[in-house]
Amino acid sequence: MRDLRNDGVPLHGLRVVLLAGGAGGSTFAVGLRDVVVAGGGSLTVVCNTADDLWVHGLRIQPDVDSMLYGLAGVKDPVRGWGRAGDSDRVSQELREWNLGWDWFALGDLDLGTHIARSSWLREGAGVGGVVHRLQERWELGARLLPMTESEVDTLVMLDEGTIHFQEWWTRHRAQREPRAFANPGIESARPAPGVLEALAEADVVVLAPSNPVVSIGPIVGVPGIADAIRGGTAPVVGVSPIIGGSPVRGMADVCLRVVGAECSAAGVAQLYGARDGGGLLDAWLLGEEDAAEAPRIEGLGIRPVVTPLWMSDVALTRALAADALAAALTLG
Ligand code: FO1
Repeated sequence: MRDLRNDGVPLHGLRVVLLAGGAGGSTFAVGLRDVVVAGGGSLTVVCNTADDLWVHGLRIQPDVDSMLYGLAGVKDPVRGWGRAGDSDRVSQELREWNLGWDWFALGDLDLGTHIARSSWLREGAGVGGVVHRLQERWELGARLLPMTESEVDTLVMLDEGTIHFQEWWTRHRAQREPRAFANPGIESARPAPGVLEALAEADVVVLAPSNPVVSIGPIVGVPGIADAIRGGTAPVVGVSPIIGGSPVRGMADVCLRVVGAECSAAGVAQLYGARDGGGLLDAWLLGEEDAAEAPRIEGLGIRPVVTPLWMSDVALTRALAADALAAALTLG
């Protein structure tokens, strides 16, 4: 794969749109931001908001905040969410009042974000306006947009009832087998202000190595977003969240099983589909471990690009982001 920084593929003025969820998405976004900004381009990130929830009257937006903290350089690098060096005095105090959930950790600095967001929401700023105000605090080098301003939850249907995605994941660690996932009301949600405009003006669209079912799935499930990607002129490249048949972190394996997709790089490519055939992808980055799946991906009408996918440090993440851009820019 060519090195964008060394062989002069022009990034100047390039408008890149990234669709992303939480931990993996925000790690990738940092590398992509670095490459795009260094080359003189611009990056817009459309974030999943179907993980959002209300706790203690506060609106929590886990994927928006992972993206915000990641791009700002203040994300907890070990957990992959929340603020680095946070404390939990407020949560401890709430426990004394028998409030809160011991399975959902809210740090003191993180609570500051949720209080600010909830105050602005109550003052009437829309979700997009709030995300805009949150990102003004730091020089992110990218613009964050929520996928929609509507409250669309990811719900998990279990034999014993229906629970919110956050409870299924953070409380039950995905150990309860779902029958299905649902995003009730998504059919009447609209893309947040700026999302369709960003996609219409994009030179490249990238699908982050995020959970295809509960992170990217809700984003492209908002009416108008998938059509804008399919019908746009920008090439679309995705990065596999599955390496060597397993998710790097999280529970994509369970999610893929529930929607009847194979937990493999090719399985996720097939789920997204080729843009030519009414799907989303023009090109798909898969790991060297999964190189044998390349012909299958090619057979789907998607260009496979085998490259190292592990985002073990910033240099490797930047290299992966550069590979994604090179794959997109060499499609034409
Ligand atoms: N993830 C956990 O595994 N345990 C938690 O207690 C937890 C709390 C939490 C609080 C705020 C926030 O923004 C994110 C939080 N996360 C937590 C991460 C989050 O559950 C997921 O990783 C994402 O929603 C999936 O992208």
